[in-house]
Amino acid sequence: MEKKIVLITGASSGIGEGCARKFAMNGYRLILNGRNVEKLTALKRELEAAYRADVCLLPFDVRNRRAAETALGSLPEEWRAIDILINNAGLVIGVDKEHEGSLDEWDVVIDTNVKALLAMTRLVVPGMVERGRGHVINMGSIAGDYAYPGGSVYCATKAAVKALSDGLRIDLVDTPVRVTNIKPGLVETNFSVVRFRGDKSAADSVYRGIRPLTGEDIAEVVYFAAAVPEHIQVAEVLVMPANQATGTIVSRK
Ligand code: 8X3
Repeated sequence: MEKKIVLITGASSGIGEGCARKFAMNGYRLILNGRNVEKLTALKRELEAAYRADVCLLPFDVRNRRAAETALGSLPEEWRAIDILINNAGLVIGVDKEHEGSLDEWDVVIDTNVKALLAMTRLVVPGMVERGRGHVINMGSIAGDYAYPGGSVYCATKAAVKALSDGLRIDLVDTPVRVTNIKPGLVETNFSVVRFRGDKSAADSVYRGIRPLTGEDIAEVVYFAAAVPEHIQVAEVLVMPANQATGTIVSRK
């Protein structure tokens, strides 16, 4: 059987990197997007050596719509028929109150988490519809279900990811293309370091006294959604550590 192609945004670290490894070990061909070319190149080498994976690097900033269009347009013929789009790139900067934070930082968060996800969907999904197969897996968050202190804008972007996933699923209901929204809770990645503007000890305190999930754990769930038979559409998955119950209720030992 022909190997499937998966495109992962934000693949150079965290959940994206975990997904790259999981799909590579299962024989998928990978298009890896991110901004850090060095990290992407190292990951490509690792996946080629470990799994004989077929990897195509597509480095660009997802916030730059023109760059996205150019990059996708430049894909060689044999990489164009993307089967799975994992809209994973996302971030948050700061834990400021809504009436006190930086509009410039929030532009970066909204442009990445919402507008770039939408642009990638707009660029890739028409081909899926044309080919009569495909799957869009969006990285939502538990933050999209409940707002929490200092998370207002981030939570709003992840609520938007839920709405965009639900809307796309409606728009594609008469096609075989599936849409999944994965909503992780506490996952220990570089995410919190960026949230706390590089303050590693503040980032570590988020995961103190609880066993958080890893990027690999989330990749298991993403892969499950991708690998179930094609008549099954995993619409949404909320996945969190055993000792987390909501965005804010966590039991720490
Ligand atoms: C990241 C999970 O708990 O920081 O989306 O909102 S959380």
